[in-house]
Amino acid sequence: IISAAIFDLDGVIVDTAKYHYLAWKKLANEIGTDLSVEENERLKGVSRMDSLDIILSLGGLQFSEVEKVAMADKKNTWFVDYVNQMKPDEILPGAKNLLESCRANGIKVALGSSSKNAKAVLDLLKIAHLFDVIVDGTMIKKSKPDPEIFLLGASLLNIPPDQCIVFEDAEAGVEAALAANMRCIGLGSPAQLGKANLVIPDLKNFTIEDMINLVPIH
Ligand code: G16
Ligand code: MG
Repeated sequence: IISAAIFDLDGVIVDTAKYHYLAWKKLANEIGTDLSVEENERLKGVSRMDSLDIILSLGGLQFSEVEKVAMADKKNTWFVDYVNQMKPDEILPGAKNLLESCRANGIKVALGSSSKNAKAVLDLLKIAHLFDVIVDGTMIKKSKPDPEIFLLGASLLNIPPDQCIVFEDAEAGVEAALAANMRCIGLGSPAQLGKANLVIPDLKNFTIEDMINLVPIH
């Protein structure tokens, strides 16, 4: 049975993934390297400092901890600037509808985002009230692919992990969900997310009936 749905934020509910990419690419260029769209896939779902480490290692660059913190802060300032210009209509198609139908059908709803900006983004979109529990990057020690974030969500909801289904757009997130012993629906390309129980392009035509048909509830 499925008693709870846990949603990733960036790339599942809202397209903030594009803003993370723009801000990281700007930083990469500033320090004399670059970040391609393919390389950016490795950053999805990964914490801010781990993302920076990936960029530096791709560019063969090394900096002190103090310099790295300053770079990560700079990237975050740019990201927050982009996000603050976002409108509620940037919620991805089908996402709000699915959140509402989960609630209407007695399925608990949690957010499981590695982002420390997650709560601010939900507030901007005016959808924070649709979540029973919000787990974000400020509440965890280990970022995806570690299962900590999803296990914390399940435990705050008081639902066993094997009754949870996770919606994810990142390979690291799919791995985290499966490591938590949860089912996972990947949003994106099967090439990237093949380990998920089901991969769909987006939530546009995905209904709670599809979710229930995949994993029946009683
Ligand atoms: C998101 C993004 C990642 C980002 C991370 C940390 O995770 O996918 O690219 O690096 O949050 O974000 P911040 O710098 O805002 O704390 P998720 O789990 O929502 O996809
Ligand atoms: Mg994501």
